[in-house]
Amino acid sequence: MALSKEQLLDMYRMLVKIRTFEERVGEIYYEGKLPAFDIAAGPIPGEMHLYTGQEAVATGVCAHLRPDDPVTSTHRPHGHLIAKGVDLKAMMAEIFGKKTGLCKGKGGHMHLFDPTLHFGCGGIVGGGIPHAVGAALAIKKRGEDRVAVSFFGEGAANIGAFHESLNLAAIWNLPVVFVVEDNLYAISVPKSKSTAVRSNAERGVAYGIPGVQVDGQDVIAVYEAAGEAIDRARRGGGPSIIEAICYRFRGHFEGDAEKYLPPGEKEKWRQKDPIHILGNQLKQQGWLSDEEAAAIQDEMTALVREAEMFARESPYPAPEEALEDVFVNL
Ligand SMILES: Cc1ncc(C[n+]2csc(CCOP(=O)(O)OP(=O)(O)O)c2C)c(N)n1
Ligand SMILES: [Mg+2]
Repeated sequence: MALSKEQLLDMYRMLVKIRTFEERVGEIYYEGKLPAFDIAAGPIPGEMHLYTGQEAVATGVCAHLRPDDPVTSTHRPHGHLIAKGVDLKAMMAEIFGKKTGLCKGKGGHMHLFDPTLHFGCGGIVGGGIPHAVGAALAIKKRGEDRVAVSFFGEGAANIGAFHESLNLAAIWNLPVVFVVEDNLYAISVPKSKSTAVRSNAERGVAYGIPGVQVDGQDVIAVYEAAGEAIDRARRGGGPSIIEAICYRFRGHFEGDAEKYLPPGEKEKWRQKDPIHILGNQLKQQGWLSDEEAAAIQDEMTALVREAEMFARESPYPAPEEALEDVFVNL
């Protein structure tokens, strides 16, 4: 089914929204940290993994999801949560560790939870995969038509929980879609050094579930593959794998010297910027002018700036609240 002008423009806006958020977080992150790179300094202390370059994967998948469809994400979660429809102010405040954040400032960038969107993530690589299967089991037992989606990297596809999760999802025919974002590296380790099979989509064969590989820089390709997998799961047709081949335009984490990259690789992938790919298609159709593209950019810059100001002006949680809203066994 051909996508309408409105659907394509919505996805374009989402790509720009995620990119603008990530690039601004990338700037704020370095405030106070340089020149010695003091990781504890500045308004955003701790590690930071940005999603710049991979925006088409979150956008193309989440365009099919409802707020009540559960999503599990990773240590690189911002794009998934933005595409799911989060309030940018609450998300930015959480990244700043502020009381007005999604988790009252106690989670930070890798622990963004939004119960209204049924969204969770975490820093344990592959940890979200069995969580999505558990959510899908609950959906099936309740007879609901929701679908669980788990986003994770190609590095995570080698942990034991990935294989156990696929087997359980298959044997119980659960409504879950596994989205492997193959951005070629797990920190500095290329997939060729960690994975014996060429494609993680092919691993579906071992569990009796469908697997497809898509160009993860092309949001329309991701949208189409995700639509098929999510519709199938919603209709009771069971789980599947989508392998999206993509590329992160920044380091694994901020501060990564990226010494492992072959010369010219990043520049080559920059030619496949998901925003430019969809933007050019829209322009060729006559559905987006340069002025309209600039207006979308301005709108997203203003939204992100508003979220930033909200985060900066919000208070930190009080020390005496440290044990509230957490599991404690005193
Ligand atoms: C269980 C576990 N092992 C190791 C790590 C350290 N670690 C953090 S990110 C990462 C690489 C993840 O690679 P991938 O799954 O491909 O995701 P990407 O960073 O490429 O998005 C590793 C090994 C961790 N956080 N958790
Ligand atoms: Mg990876």
